[in-house]
Amino acid sequence: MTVRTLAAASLAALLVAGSAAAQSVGPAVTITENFNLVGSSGGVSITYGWQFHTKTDITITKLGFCDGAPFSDIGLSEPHTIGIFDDNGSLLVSAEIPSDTEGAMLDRNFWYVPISPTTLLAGRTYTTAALLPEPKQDMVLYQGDDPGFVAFDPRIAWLQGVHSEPASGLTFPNEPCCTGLVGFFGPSFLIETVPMVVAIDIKPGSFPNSINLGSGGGVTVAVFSTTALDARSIDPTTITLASAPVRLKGKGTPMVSIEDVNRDQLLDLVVHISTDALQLTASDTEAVLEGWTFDGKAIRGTDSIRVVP
Ligand SMILES: [Ca+2]
Ligand SMILES: [Ca+2]
Repeated sequence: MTVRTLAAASLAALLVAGSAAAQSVGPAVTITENFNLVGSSGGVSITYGWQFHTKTDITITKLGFCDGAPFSDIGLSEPHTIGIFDDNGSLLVSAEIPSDTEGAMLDRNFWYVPISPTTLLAGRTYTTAALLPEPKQDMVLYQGDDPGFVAFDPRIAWLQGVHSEPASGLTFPNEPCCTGLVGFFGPSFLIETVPMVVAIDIKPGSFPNSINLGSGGGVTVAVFSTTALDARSIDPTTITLASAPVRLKGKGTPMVSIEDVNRDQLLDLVVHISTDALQLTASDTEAVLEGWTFDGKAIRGTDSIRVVP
């Protein structure tokens, strides 16, 4: 494999702020700082990829390939077949990113196409890969040094860069190409979390759950523990009810309490939400609570509501 580095660029405009852990949909790879674009010569088609570990169950909804801009015109010069393989080398899903800008969506330097949602299980090793067909007109992002220029979605962990060459089509790239964080991007994908469903009770102990949006007051919500999930493992700062976050006390700590609301001997989490912040309309009949556990699992619960004037 011969690599020629063409340029380095600052990508301040694409700096991503904040924690990726609080989003339910996110790209596997996010460019965070200066990066290199490389073209590859050598006269043969190559499959580039990277192995990753899944920390939680995830669903892949789009496959993507990086765009060479700003060093080339927006759009790809050739189509690229992208895929995800399991650790036995079986191709689980694949798609072709077209060579023009029609039919693909550009998001933060990657072109994406939708796929049939494909679930990857927690605690496994997978490989995502892209075919770079001869004469390899498109460039890929190259991460050469530690610290790297890319950030990974917190639901996955980078293992290593891999390749396979020569490749007559999209082949399982099982040869390490690099060491440490060094790798080619190349392929990426969009991750959605499959949330764990939790039982909640808006206004614990009362029904119907009347909410007066203009009251300026608050509403309490109990999130019940089960033998499968201890509600205390949910990070209160990530919880929202109808998009409204948990209220903060004077010192910025979330207003929560721990009590066994339903008297099943399991301690539950009770959070306080400002009604002013609820994204609800008079016709809504249910509200959704979403959040993340401290170790990165998504949770989701719904309860009925009655919006009162
Ligand atoms: Ca209730
Ligand atoms: Ca309980």
